[in-house]
Amino acid sequence: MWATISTWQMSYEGLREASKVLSNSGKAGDAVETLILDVEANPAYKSVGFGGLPNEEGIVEMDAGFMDGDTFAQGSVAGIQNVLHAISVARALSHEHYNSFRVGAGATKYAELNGFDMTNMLTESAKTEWMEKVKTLQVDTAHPYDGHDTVGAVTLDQSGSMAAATSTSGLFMKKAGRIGDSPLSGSGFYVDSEVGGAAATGLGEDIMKGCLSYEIVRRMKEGLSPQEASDQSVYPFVEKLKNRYGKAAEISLIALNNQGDWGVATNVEFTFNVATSNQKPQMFIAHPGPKQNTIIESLV
Ligand code: SD4
Repeated sequence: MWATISTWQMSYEGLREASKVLSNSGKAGDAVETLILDVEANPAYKSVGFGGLPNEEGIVEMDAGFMDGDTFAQGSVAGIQNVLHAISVARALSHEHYNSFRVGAGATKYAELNGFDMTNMLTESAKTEWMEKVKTLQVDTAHPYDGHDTVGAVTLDQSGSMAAATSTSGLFMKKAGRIGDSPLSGSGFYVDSEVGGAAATGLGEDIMKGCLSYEIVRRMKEGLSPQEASDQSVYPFVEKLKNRYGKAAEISLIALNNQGDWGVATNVEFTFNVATSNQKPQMFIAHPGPKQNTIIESLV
């Protein structure tokens, strides 16, 4: 048995690549990295890796996280610059016992010193979009931040090992040094091969308030299915945020257990992808349902 789940339509190709790794008896960690590398390398995707939209100063600052569900080893980078594959740096850091989460200049320096591909991540098209946004914000400040879709994924390999990972350029027009949920274990991702894993996308500031990836894994450990655990972690928390904080931004979570069962919960329209040894790569669309449940339809 093997399985993988990933956020957003943009990771469909990456999921297909990860499926090949898993069906050929590859490791969960290699599969999840393969999936994310594909999204990071594609300049058409404006919220991850090369071609990602920059912060308000026009600088692309990226966040990524990697976790090994067998050992709980995890590595993260935040606010890293000029690195083609933030996920590979995060994964390399997961092998370090100390200094496994690096931010800003220290993260970039680690990537340079360790031979990772360095490049200017701001494409002409992203630069043009940034300049237009700067102009728009001079007259209309109603929507300062948008363009935020993180690639997150969880994998289960044939030996029963699991891994989880995320990568994002974060919010378009974020303040320099702003970090979201994506590199934070428990919020952006979490995985335990004895249970399952989860990963998040949406507004990091709100996802972090609920440590939602950990919450889902915790509920799966108590015996809930990935779908039950996702519904019961996300929807009551969204309500809680509205009650206590006055509002809740976009929050979408994916989950996979170590039996290859999966689930998602979301408070916005959300595309995601799944492949298992029993199911060829498939894209789905999810909506929040009327009773703290999730409505899921197949796409193509
Ligand atoms: C962040 N969670 O930096 C990321 C962005 C994202 O869908 O996922 N957007 O807050």
